[in-house]
Amino acid sequence: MKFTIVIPTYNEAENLENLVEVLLALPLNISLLIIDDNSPDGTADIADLLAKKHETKLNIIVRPQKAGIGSAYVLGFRKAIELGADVIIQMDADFSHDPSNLLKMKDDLQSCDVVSGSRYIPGGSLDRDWPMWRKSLSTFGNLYARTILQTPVFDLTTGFRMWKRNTLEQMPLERIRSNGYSFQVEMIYIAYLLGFKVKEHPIYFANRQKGKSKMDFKIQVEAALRIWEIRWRYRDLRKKN
Ligand SMILES: Nc1nc2c(ncn2[C@@H]2O[C@H](COP(=O)(O)OP(=O)(O)O)[C@@H](O)[C@H]2O)c(=O)[nH]1
Ligand SMILES: [Mg+2]
Repeated sequence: MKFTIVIPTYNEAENLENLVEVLLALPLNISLLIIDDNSPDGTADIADLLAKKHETKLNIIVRPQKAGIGSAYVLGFRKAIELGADVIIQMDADFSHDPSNLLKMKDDLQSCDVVSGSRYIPGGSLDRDWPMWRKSLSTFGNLYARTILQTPVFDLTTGFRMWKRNTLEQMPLERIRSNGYSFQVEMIYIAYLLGFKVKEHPIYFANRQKGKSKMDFKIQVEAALRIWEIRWRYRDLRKKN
């Protein structure tokens, strides 16, 4: 079984090498696909060096400029399918998502179509050091999206997920419009509307130790408006549900 981990990066030079080594040391058949947006800090150069070391285990796509996590993932998911992945994983590059969780999430995938790392179910938690404004934004954002979209998923904005190939192949990726973090909401909402079984797996979300968050005001505004847009645009799927 081939596991492909898609990792979007923007200025993650301080995290990438360590992350790649930790992930490739896991006892799974793992390959990595880095989608870098021409990071000014040279993340792609580090990825190139790592690709030479790990040859077939690491692929890199460099886009000309920062274009958002949503389109990075759509590109990466398509490429992962093309490269023959059986399971496609998405995770952040900054160690907020603990690589060791993948082993447990893999077991959960046997009884569902997508496993979604969740901070907001029993057993899940947030780093105490995550800034208060981020905690509030995340808690409120999830409640807001969950209420408007009427979904049973508790952590809609998580970026740590594991998809069966077959599930991802049936997702209408060409309909995705989110650029920023609302991408995570849009994806899981579609999966839910299409009737896929989503299983939330409790995770601990660690605050990043190195590098800076790319969350900004524009991303927050997009997310707030996008939730309503998503609800309206997928009404065709909602009716079937
Ligand atoms: N390729 C690409 N990666 C991005 C972009 N924005 C964020 N990322 C990556 O997405 C992941 C999550 O971003 P991060 O800034 O840690 O978000 P936070 O955890 O919500 O503060 C990290 O791996 C980032 O490097 C982008 O515009 N393009
Ligand atoms: Mg982060």
